[in-house]
Amino acid sequence: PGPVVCVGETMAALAPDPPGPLEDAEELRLSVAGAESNVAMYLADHGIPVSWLSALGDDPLGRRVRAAVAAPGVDVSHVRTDPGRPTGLLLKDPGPAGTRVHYHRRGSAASALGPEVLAAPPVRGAALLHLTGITPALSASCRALVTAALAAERPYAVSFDVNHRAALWPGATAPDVLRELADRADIVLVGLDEAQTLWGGHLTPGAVRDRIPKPRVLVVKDGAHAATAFTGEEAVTVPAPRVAVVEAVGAGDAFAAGFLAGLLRGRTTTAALRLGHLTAASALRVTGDHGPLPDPRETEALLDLSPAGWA
Ligand code: KDG
Repeated sequence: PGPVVCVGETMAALAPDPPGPLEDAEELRLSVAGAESNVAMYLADHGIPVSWLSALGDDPLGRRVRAAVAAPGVDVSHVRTDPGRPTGLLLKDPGPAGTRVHYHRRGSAASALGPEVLAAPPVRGAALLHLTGITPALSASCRALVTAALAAERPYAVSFDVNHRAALWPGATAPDVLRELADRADIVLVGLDEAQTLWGGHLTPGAVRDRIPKPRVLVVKDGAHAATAFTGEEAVTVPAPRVAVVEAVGAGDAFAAGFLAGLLRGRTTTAALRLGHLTAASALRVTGDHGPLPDPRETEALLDLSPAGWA
């Protein structure tokens, strides 16, 4: 498979350990959090050559993030170090209704990224550029970067995970901006619940496709139930395997990486969706965003099962 380039911000993350309300926490665990670098790390785990493009502060957290993303084999050699801006920070606040996140990322090094990122050497020769709907919410220059990456004439395919983060979007701007950007990509991933929040009502996966008709591939993920891929005239639904969930953060990114790895390897749509689910399970089984993949032989055996054997 050709090389992939993932572009976006990654922050340091602090979470109460043990999990509980942040305001009562005595100890915090330090990890890293970034949707696009999560995808890059899981792609590297799958043996796909991948670079991550971003910017980090010239600070200890920036060095921590760089090392963590590089560890599974992601090329981070073109990540910019910005001497004048800090690395972004995310605080997790686990509560009975789920985990809330608090961002400290305004004015971060990555928020100053712009279209010049697309001149970086890894973009030349890339088969696929992976972006998310987080980046256009970070700053005007970041939005210009995403718009430029989705220009009509482009030498690479673009995958776009909608990744709606309500806390980053002022007013009611997200639904139109994210729909328009998604519709210019080649491969789009979106959660069904996310699509319903953005575009209203009890949408079916088919109704989501009506709103995002142009991409060659659209994947609508229905959480723990199933994922449906629309390709041309075809719609393929693959149920999700049952998983004992420890924490769901990062599972969407893992799914994206597994699905994209499947497509890049020329697998069938069904096998790519299965690889998405199996990679998501690796994230669901751990508290951090990045958990270990199962043995590749075990994975291959699951990809080859008959539909009746799979679900
Ligand atoms: O997809 C997981 C991400 O949400 C998390 O790691 C942090 O990228 C992140 C964000 O901006 O919310």
